[in-house]
Amino acid sequence: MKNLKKQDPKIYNAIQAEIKRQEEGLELIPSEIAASPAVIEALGSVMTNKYSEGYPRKRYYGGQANADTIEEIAQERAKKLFGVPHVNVQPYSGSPANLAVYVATCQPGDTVLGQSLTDGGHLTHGWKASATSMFYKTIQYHVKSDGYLDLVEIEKLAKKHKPKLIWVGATAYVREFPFKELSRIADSVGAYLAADIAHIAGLVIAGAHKSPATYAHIITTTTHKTLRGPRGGMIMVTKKGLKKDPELAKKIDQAIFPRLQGGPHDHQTAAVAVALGEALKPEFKKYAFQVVKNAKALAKKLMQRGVKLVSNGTDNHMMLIDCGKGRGLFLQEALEEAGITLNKNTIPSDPSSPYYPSGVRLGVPFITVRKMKEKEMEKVGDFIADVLEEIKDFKFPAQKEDLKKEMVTFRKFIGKNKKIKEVHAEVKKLCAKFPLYKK
Ligand code: DSN
Repeated sequence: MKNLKKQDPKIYNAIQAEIKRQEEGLELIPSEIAASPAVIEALGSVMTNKYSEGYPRKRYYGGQANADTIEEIAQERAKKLFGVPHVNVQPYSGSPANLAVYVATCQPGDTVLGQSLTDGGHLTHGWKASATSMFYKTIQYHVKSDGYLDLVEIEKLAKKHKPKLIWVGATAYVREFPFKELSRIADSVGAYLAADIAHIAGLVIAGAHKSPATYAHIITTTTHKTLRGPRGGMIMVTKKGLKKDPELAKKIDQAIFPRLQGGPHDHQTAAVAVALGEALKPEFKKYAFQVVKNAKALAKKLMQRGVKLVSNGTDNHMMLIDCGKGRGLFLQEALEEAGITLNKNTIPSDPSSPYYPSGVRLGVPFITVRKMKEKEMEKVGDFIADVLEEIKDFKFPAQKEDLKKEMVTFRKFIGKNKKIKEVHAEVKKLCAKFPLYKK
C-alpha cells in the first residue's frame, strides 16, 4: 500500500489499525470472515474502473471483453457449486438481492411470509422497519420456545394468508433449515419458496448443511459470509423454479438490471469469481466441516460452563447466548474490552428490545479460517464464560432512564477489571499463534 501511505496517511493508518485489530482479536461475528489475499487483490483491481450495465454479451457500453470473461466464469462456478441452472452474480449485496426476488415474483401489495426479525429472521424478509413491508403485505412467522422454527404456525399462516412468496433463511438461527417441510407448505398454497442462505452458503456447497436446491424455487445469498468472498450477493433460480415459471430467470435478471441496479461492480464480480474458485477446491470442504465442528465444540464448552444457549446448541456456524433481560449490550462491550468481537442480538421471545436485546450472537467462521480447531474453541469458551462471570452483577435497569448512569458505571468497571485484562492478554497470545495475513 505504498501509494496510499504516501498520499493519504489518515486512511492508510486507519486500515493498518484495522489489520492489527483483526490480527490481535477474536472476531466472532458470525457473518464475518477473513477473505483470502487473492480475493482482496481482485477486489482492489482496475476492474473497479469499468461500467458494464447489462449482462455478458448484452451490454450497454463498449470495452466488455474482460468484464464478460469474469462474469461468465463467476456464473459457471456458482452454477456448478450450487447445482442450479441459472445465477445472477450482480447484486451489490444480500438486501438488494432479496428485494429483486420481490420485484421478480410479486406485485406491490402482494402478501409475503417470512421469519420475524426478533426470532432471527432478516430485515428484508418483511420486518416492519424494512422497505419490504412498505411495498408488500408482510406476515411474520416465529420460532417455538425451544428455538426451532414453528412449522405448525408457518403452515397455518400460509393457509390463512395465501402468500405469493415465502422466505426460508435467517441471520440468527442456529438449527438446520427444514427446506423440505417449507417446500411442502409453499407448494400447498402455490407460493414461491425463496431460500436466503446468506449465512450458510459455504456450509451448503460443502455438504455441511442440507442444500435447498431441490426444494426452493429461488436461492439468494451474500458472498462474504461462510462463502469467504468479498461483499456481494447472488440470486439463483433452481430447476424447480424454472418448472414453476420458465420466465423466472429472465424476471430475476430484469429485476436486478434495469429495475433495481445500474452497472455491476466488476471488481466485486472478479473477487466473487476468485472466491468461488477457492470454494471448488477440496480444502474448502474441510474448512466448512471444521466450521461446524468448531461451533459444536464451542457450544459444548459454553454450556459446560453454565452459559445458557438458545436451543441448547447449534447445527451450523453460530450460536446465541441468552444473557438475561436486556444484557446483550453488557456482554458485547465487556468482551470487546477483552479483544473479542461479537454482536448483541435478540433471542426468541426477547423480553427486551432489538436495541437492548437479551442475547449475543457469535460464530466461528473467522477463527476457523485462522486454522483454530476444537482445542482452541475450549479456550475461547473459557474466555467468554470468564468475562460473563465478571459482569454477572450488572442488570438492565428497571427504569430505562437509569441506563445512561448504569452504562457509565459499567464501562468504568470493565475498563479496570483485572480478570478482563488477563483474558485480553490471553486472547492476544492465542491470536499470535494463528496469524491471519501476517505469515
Ligand atoms: N447483517 C447481516 C448479519 O450480520 O447477519 C445480515 O444482513
